[in-house]
Amino acid sequence: MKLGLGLYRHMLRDEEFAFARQCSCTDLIIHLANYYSNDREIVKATDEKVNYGDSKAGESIWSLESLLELQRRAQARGLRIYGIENFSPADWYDVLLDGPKKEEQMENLKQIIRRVGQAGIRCFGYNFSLAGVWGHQKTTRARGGAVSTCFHADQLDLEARIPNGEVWNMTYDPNAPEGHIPDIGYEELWARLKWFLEQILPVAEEAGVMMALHPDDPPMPCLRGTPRMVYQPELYQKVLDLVPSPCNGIDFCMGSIQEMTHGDIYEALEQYAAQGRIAYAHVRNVRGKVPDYTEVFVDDGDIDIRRTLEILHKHHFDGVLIPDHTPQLQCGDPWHAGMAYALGFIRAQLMALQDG
Ligand SMILES: [Mn+2]
Repeated sequence: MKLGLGLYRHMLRDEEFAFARQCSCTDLIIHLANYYSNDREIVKATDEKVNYGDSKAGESIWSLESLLELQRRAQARGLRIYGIENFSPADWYDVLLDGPKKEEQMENLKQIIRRVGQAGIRCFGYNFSLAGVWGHQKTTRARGGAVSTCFHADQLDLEARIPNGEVWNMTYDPNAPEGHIPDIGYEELWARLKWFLEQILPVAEEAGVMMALHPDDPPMPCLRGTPRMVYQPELYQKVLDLVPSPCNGIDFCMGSIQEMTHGDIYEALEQYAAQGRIAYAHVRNVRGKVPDYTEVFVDDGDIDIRRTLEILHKHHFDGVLIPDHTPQLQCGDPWHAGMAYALGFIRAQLMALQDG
């Protein structure tokens, strides 16, 4: 298995690539959607008025030229761009919402996957969710008072509806009429996912790109009047069985799986690693489960990370591990220090397994 770093769009610079390589990474998972574009602080979104900002459709960063250039620059630093994580909400809101532009948007998503394959990028992460990553707050309850992310359902209005013109916590239409998106049931959400997978998977197979579904974060069964999709570990099996394909894969987010109330993370890893369906994994740690948890340092939570890596090693997992988010270390550059700490810890575990 390979060690990688996740980089946000505003960080796709040579100096960040050098940082990743210096931390022993060989691979990158990059974000091209423009959330987290303003700073590296933990983004809070806990009510109807606050979201991650505006999302723009059809940006040139998704062009083949741009993807090839990013890959070339990564390679010049001894790295490979292994995956891209998430579509821009503005590029697929009607696929998520079953709206009038869904066919047109789907054709563009297919083009994106074809380009991703042409640029030598092996997987594409996505999160089939209407509410997205929502309800997190900042806390200083990670070790030593480090700033990290927490979720406390009792401090939120879980029923706060999603305004029109917004999906996945971003605004795609600032001029949308007043009101909220309609409530839907679980069957409707699964029908939308099935349609998306039936459309995208043949293209992904041809392009050599594995689609990688992130579980719900936070893994609440419903949020903001919308059903969630993979909020228990066994629901991943339902996704894999929904439209069988070698490219129907998952982004195994250890933190989100640990936050779920059913089963345990080691059994889930066994189950999905044995099927060869883990495209890449988010390695992070957490204390607690929904409806109440805190993200903590990778060596300091409820997950025995060493045991998870042993399971992946046993199943000859050949994908990429990235730290996902991590508490911030109090110093001149809290984000990089937090990542360097997590990467060093994971690297040491891989060396002990003689892997990576
Ligand atoms: Mn994750």
